[in-house]
Amino acid sequence: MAPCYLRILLAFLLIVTLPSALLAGTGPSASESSLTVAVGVHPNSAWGGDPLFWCPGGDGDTIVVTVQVNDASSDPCEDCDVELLLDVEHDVQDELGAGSSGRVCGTNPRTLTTDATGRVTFPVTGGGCGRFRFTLSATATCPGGTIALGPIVQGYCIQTPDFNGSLTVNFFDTFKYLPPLSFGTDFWCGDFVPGGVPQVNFFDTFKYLPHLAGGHSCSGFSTASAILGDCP
Ligand SMILES: [Ca+2]
Repeated sequence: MAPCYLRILLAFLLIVTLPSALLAGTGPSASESSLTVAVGVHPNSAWGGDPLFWCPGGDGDTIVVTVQVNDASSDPCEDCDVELLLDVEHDVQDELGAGSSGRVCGTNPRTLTTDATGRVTFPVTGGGCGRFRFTLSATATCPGGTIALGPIVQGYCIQTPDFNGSLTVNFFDTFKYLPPLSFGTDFWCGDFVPGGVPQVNFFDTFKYLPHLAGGHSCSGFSTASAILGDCP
């Protein structure tokens, strides 16, 4: 039989190591977790994919960033605060001229908490026409530890009724739209219903007007300007 002090020592070691062993099983695992991007298409959108049609009112296409947090056994981790960092670059489409930019609705970074599925989804939309490049990274802070996911890089060509990227659709955008509508000059940004040449007509106006009439808007943050090239 082991001496008394040895049994006490063994009991002490068990008490000290057991909680950390239990925690190790519930902590997040970067290799079993994921950061993914998809495009969510509004049911009223004419088409999906690239180019996207987004609106600061949120009733266009959205870029859906999903973070799945799992532990080493691939079981979902609940109550993790997931912080998404969006590093966004934008190249204003040349035809817009001066005074336009690209902006994204919401805060940066932004945080959501996982439920029993271990998953959070961030819808991303905004304003401004042209080519965008998104560099996305996430940090998940869970009761059992913290993991970092990403970065991943996604590029899109984006059209929007918020031509000047102010995050409000108003008469300043109409000033951008009316000349090509009147004179028949090429205007890819407003060619919402694709049909050969990038010119705007009644069908595009029909798609533009509800966003203008509704004054669709959001609050958000500016993007960094970069040379990415015109769309398409
Ligand atoms: Ca605007």
